Order: sequence, then structure tokens, then C-alpha cells
Amino acid sequence: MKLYYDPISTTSRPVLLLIQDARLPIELVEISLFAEAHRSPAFTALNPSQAVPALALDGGQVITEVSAILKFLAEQARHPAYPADLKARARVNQLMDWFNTGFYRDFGYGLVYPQCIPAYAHTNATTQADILRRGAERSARWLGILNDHFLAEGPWLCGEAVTIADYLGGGFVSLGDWVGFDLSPWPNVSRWMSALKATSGWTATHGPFDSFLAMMAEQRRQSA
Ligand SMILES: N[C@@H](CCC(=O)N[C@@H](CS)C(=O)NCC(=O)O)C(=O)O
Repeated sequence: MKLYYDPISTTSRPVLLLIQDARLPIELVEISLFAEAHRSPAFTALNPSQAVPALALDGGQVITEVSAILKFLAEQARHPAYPADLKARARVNQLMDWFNTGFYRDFGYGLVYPQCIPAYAHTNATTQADILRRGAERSARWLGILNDHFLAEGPWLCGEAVTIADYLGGGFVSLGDWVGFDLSPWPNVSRWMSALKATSGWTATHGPFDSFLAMMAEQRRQSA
């Protein structure tokens, strides 16, 4: 099996975490988004959506979509990060959908990306300000739910053990580091992110992301 990924990409990092934690024997093939490698004919043939991650199975099938890849790999390895119990698994699936369809839309595409990726920014300053204000309001609502409901009890999203929902959700929330987003108004979310970042899997897989964040922070400092 081969995983096509970019080490900085929000949707690749959760898969790298699982591969690291579960010690999965998967060949890693870097597709640099900055170098536009995802638009090459060879990669487009694998994933016409021109996005990472993509998992090429030995028989030729290609699985795309971070959530589907996480579930496939964890299930194949019978890894506890994707519990077999039906109710426990439903909670993991629920949280992954919650992050992927609600939180990420507003936090990623409504707040972080319009500030950092020109293709998501609006050229009209008033419209851009409106988009960011709405993104901030909606993100605050999601973070409040995460803080007061999903992370109110256990250390992890689904209780006492880390799951692929933590990997996926943590990847999305860590996106805030790109713009220096302050999580302190949501102490349970802050605590959870600190715990995730302290895992050996995170430190082993997030070197390139950390370097990227340091570069972005330096750029912000210089332009302030
Ligand atoms: N729905 C896909 C989204 C994948 C995605 O958007 N990946 C980004 C990196 S975080 C990408 O490859 N973007 C390339 C581009 O938009 O040109 C998933 O869940 O995996």
C-alpha cells in the first residue's frame, strides 16, 4: 500500500498519525502541494480531485478522503483507535462527521484559509471582513459545543482512549496555529490539543508542520 500525502496538509496529518501510532507498513509518497505535484498527470490519474491524501491499495484500488482512509486503515489493522463495538464505533463516526462537515467548513474554509490561502480570500475588503466575522462567530459556536459537550468528561473525544476521531479533529483544530488562533476561551479544547500534541505519534509526524508554522509566525511578525 502507498499513501500519497503532503506532510503539512490538514487532511494528510491525521493519516500520518494513525500510521505512526499503529506502526502500519505503508510506503509514504510525498506529493508537495507547494510544488503543485498534486496537479501532475500521474497523480491526477490516481485522484482526479487532485487532492491529498490518497491511499493506493496493492490490487490497484485508490481510496481518497481522509475520513474513509482512516477508517479503512484502522479497521484493516483491527486497531483500538477505531473500536469494534457498534455503539462505540458510532460515536467515533459521529464525531468524525461532525468535524468534517460542520467544524472544518466554518473554521477551515470560513476563518483560517481565507486569511492564508489567496484562492480562499475575497478581493473585496468589506466582503473579506464579513466572511471572517461570520467564520469567527460560527467557529466559536462549534468550539463551544466541543468544549462543553464532547470534551466535557473524558480526556479524549470518545472517552478514555484516543481514537481516529481525535486524530481527525485534532488535525482540523491545529489549523488555528497557522493564524495564531487563541484556544484559551475553550479550556477543555486547549487541554485536549495539548495532550494530542504531546503524544509520541504527533511529535514524530509533525516536524514539517511545526517548521511551517514557525515560518508563518515569522512572516506575521515581520508584516506587523
Ligand atoms: N475531502 C477531501 C479533501 C482533501 C483536501 O482538500 N486536501 C487538500 C490538502 S489539506 C488538498 O490536497 N488540496 C489541494 C488543492 O486544493 O489544490 C478529504 O477529506 O480528504
